[in-house]
Amino acid sequence: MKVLSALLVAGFAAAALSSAAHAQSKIVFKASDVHPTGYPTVEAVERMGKKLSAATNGRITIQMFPSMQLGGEKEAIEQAQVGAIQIARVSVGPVGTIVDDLNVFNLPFVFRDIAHMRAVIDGPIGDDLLKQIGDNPKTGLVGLAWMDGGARSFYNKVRDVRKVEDLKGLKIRMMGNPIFVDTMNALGGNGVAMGMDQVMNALQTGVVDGAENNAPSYDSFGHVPVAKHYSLTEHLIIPELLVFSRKSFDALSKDDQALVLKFGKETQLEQRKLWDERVEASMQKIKAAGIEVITISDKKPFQDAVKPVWDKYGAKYAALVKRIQDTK
Ligand code: GTR
Repeated sequence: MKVLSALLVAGFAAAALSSAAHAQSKIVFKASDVHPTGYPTVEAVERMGKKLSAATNGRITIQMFPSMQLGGEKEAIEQAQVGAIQIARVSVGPVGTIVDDLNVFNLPFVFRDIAHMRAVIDGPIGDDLLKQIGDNPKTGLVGLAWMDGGARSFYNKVRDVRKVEDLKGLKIRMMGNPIFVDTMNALGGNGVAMGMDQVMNALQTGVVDGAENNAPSYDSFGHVPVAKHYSLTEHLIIPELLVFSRKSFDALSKDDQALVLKFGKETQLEQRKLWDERVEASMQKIKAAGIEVITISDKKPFQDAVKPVWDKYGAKYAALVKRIQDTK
């Protein structure tokens, strides 16, 4: 009996020891996204997790917290900054308040179209801005990759928007960045800044009349049945970002850092493929739900209306804007 219990004790100790050693070597990156499982951004990060796991025999994995389980994007950025999570997939919108130059992407109509935006994020401007995130110790973040967020367009519960005047007086939810509130106000509506975690409630209670987003988000956040007037104003083309906690990054070995950078960057094109498919599928779903997707053939009046935003912010980013415009 004594022997048995001695063996058992030894057995437990050995098990405890080996699991401690095991636990020490295992690394789990917590990742946050406002989007649900299956959404292109979430899927791309999960694939990054599979690659990390395959390259390290399961030593490094990613645990995904989708669907705003950990809050909105402001929270995700803060959690990554303190190292509570490692990976945040967020829009450039809220990150512009931390890395000022990124705000150039938050200016209305800064890109000619999606292809132009892609050429910019895939080229030297994209590389420079991504690097700036990591180079500035104040951000608490390392930039891994850009992702595609398509073009954002208005939807609301009140009326069809075909011309700028139709936006007059509408309370529209914008992302948390003064540029967006100014943009909405310049277009004649009232911009109301809030995180995505509050938008459904705000739409249902009438705190806002509408919001603006790409088709996949309009669809997957469940806003289609609530706000049925959707007009393709495409006033903002904002790339998305994959960032890593600087604090957690610095605690990794050089080899692990290299893996994070490599597989992180690979999400950029992986997500894009998934994105294009998703845009098409969402558009079809939206139309099948009986929504008239209004196209705006002449965007000039919308572009003219946001001139005050450019007057206020444009000069500061003039050099970068020129580089963007010169990008073919
Ligand atoms: C989506 C984007 C999210 C977030 C969201 C929002 O298009 O993918 O990162 O920015 O819009 O409006 O809050």
